[in-house]
Amino acid sequence: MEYLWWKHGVIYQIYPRSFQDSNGDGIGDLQGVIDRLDYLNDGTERSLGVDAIWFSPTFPSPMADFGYDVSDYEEVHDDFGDMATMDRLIAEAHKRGIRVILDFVPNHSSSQHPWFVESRASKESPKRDWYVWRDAKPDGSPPNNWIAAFGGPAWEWDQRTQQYYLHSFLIEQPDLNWRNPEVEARMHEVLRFWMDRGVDGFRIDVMDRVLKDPQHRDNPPQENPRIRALAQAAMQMHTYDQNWPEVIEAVRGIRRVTDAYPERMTVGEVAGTPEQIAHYYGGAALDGLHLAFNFPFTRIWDDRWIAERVRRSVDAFEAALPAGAWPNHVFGNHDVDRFSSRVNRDGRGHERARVAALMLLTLRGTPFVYYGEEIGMANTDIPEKMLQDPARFYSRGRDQERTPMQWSREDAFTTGTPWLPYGNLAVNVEQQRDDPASMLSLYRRLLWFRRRSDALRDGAYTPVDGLPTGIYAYMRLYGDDRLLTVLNFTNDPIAFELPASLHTTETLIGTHDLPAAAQSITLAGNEGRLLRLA
Ligand code: ISL
Ligand code: CA
Repeated sequence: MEYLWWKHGVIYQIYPRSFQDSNGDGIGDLQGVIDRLDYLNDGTERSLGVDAIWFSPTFPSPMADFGYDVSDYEEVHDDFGDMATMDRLIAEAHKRGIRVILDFVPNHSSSQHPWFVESRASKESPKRDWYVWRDAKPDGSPPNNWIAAFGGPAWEWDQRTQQYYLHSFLIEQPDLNWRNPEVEARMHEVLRFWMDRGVDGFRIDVMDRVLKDPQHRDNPPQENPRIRALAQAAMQMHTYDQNWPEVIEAVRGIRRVTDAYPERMTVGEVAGTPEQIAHYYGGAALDGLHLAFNFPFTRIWDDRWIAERVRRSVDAFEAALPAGAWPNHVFGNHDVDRFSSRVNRDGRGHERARVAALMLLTLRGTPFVYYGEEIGMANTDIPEKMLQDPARFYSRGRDQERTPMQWSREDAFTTGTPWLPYGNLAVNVEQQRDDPASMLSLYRRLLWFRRRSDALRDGAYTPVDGLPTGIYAYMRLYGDDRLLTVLNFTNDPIAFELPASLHTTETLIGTHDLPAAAQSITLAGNEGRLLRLA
């Protein structure tokens, strides 16, 4: 069977500021990542065993949005190292069979990018049209009612040239104008620049906003009060500035560029219903994104950790995908609270994170693991005056899930002062490494088992009906390789009989102890098991 890295492998997201500092400035860097590659995959089961790493942006940036405001797409930020270190990182990763995915931010640049500096210099500037400029309404107000994702109007007035420019995020993040063919061509060059250096793929930031309604019509109000309450930007529907139908053409253009190189991949950040997300795969031709992030698990809070609900969301994504398209699953990233903290109302979030790990790594589709998930890192409580994230649209912002990797009880992340405070260092790699009951051991077992199992890598996904409420169970089937996952989403033990058609022969991996396989199963509260079927 073929082993295609982005399909059959596991992708690990590194938040570079927080993974490993190598020079004592308190900020993680690329040399630090090189020093930790053996942890990620040294070819043995001592290591985690991931197939690819994705870096949040490592490019020069004033860091208004911690790197998502890029001021040079083809360089490395001084905080992270230099181009030689990046080249070495790519080579060292490849030596270990680890692919490298960079973050591509096409929707906006930094306001300090030379392109924007030139664009805003005058209305006659050759780069004027590289960004989205519009006149004020007669009363001086912005051209339309669009709200920026981080709050406030999406338009900023430029005093000198007497026009507004569009920024879907911060004022420091002006939107590039992808309707200008020069912009598109130049951004394609950026992709080639990195692929020529050996980069294997791109995570594409807010792909769904790259093209907007050319008429810039007002967004209609969001009528659902529950959604309105989420954030200022949620008070309107993003009918005209997100998921605009023409975006798929920009996606196809990117795909044509990456297809010119062997085994490259794209994974796009897009929002919407399963059908809207599936659309980005490009329909029957599959000429869109290789993967479009499937985010429902990142929106699970206590109330939504319900077996039936989770199954419905997995089934809905499977059903929405065009034939041959490949699913993916994500529990966490740098924009959302740590999973174990989202489901911790009764203090049992850590147990649920183990069930989630078993599910993530046995479902059909590419699993994305956010750094620290594999040791069960939780949100870090950060004193108000130490908060750094400018985007407070999620209550206290996103710093709490971006704190330094917890390597050991001592502060192994840096010899200096970390840029964000440490979380609970009692939760750490060193302590979990040799503990067979630890989260890290569970992740390692699952990753290495998955690598060798045809069923987990490429088998059909078949949910099992008729089991008690609170249980989510599914089979993964590939020829003779037949597996069954059973998960208890409740705090109470649940006993049930497997249907006679399902005969289990072996308990392979579990969140708890491994009892012998039998027709009657009793799962403790928050217990999950992977079993072999006859
Ligand atoms: O648009 C939103 C809400 O209307 C957000 O959910 C948005 O989709 C999301 O925050 C986009 O995130 C990505 O782009 C941002 C950056 O700050 C995030 O870190 C990144 O993941 C701007 O580049
Ligand atoms: Ca550093």
